[in-house]
Amino acid sequence: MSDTTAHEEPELIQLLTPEGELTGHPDYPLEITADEVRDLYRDLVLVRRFDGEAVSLQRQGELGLWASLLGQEAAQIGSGRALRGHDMAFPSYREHGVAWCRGIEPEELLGMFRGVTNGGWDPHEHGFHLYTIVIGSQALHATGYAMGVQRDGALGEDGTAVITYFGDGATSQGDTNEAFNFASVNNAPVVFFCQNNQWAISEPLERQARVPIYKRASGFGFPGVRVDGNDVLAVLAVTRAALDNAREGNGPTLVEAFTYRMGAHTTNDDPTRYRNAAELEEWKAKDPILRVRRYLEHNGLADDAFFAGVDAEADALGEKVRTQCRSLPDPEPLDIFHEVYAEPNVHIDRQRAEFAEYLASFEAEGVR
Ligand SMILES: Cc1ncc(C[n+]2csc(CCOP(=O)(O)OP(=O)(O)O)c2C)c(N)n1
Ligand SMILES: [Mg+2]
Repeated sequence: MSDTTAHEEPELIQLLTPEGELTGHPDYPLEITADEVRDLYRDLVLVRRFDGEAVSLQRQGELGLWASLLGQEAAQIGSGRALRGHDMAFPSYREHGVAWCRGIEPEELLGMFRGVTNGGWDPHEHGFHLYTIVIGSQALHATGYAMGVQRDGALGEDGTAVITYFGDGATSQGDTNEAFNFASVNNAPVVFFCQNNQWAISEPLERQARVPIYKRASGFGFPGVRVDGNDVLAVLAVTRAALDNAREGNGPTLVEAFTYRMGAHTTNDDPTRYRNAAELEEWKAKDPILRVRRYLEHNGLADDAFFAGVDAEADALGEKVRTQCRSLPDPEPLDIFHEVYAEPNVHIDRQRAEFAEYLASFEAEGVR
């Protein structure tokens, strides 16, 4: 939206500085009560704890893999809380904070990473599609869904907006660029929410784009904006504006949430092999949770009892997550054939019968 040249620093929309000072922004006024800020703080702390527990569970062999959101809590909680109940989100695989906002239970998220479910939740019930591992493909799913919303006549002040989440690396993917174009020419009610966490596994941002990511939007003919992804208030305000714009029929927006992946890409990755420790230190100073805490403390909006209460809640959540994860039931082997197709299918039926016979052969030999 701002008209910077390639030589100028891109404008970063920020409402709350890393020191916890509320500066506001003329283009994104945000009316928010102290209660609401405390609720956001609670969300941030709880999802960080959930995420940390999941990393530990993977280390203990309870999960096959985990993609940590560490450092990206504000980008996810701010945008997740900007959504209305009937809006629809299409995530990638790291959006545990958005899932939290959409009412997905932590154990439903863990199931997929434990390998005991092919999905985990009902997307319609939560307005939150299943996780998508194929980079960028969800941008097309979201655009198609948004075009459906448009054709259903479900736009307007109380209409439905669609949001899709992807990373900086995904902006190099054909699917993402096709989605940008489709959304633009169809004026689809979709918000493209890019969490630019600076890394695509071991590939740094400069391998993805020679211009700031939000500027890509102008080439497709819709607005782009860069927001401080570690500032939950700015993300809330910017995403809310973009969603409202979409639901009112004004088409797509690209929101680039400028943030940092403080952890490994996944538990299979070791970032010390490809990035500098100093970079992490620099971003620790911009921690998304600390700045909200500072704001609340400096303005006398929360006392020690409040912070202790949230920490106690986080401890209880950790305990619950550990217990629930370990008690998730293993699926029956034949369950893999469920939900492949909505309607009965002869090929699936034949494969199920063959597999059942194969399993029975072990039982017959007493091997199983
Ligand atoms: C189509 C496709 N290509 C490659 C991969 C392997 N892969 C998994 S994650 C990833 C990097 C994605 O980086 P980014 O889009 O920045 O998201 P982040 O993981 O940083 O959130 C890649 C290349 C994949 N899952 N899908
Ligand atoms: Mg990335």
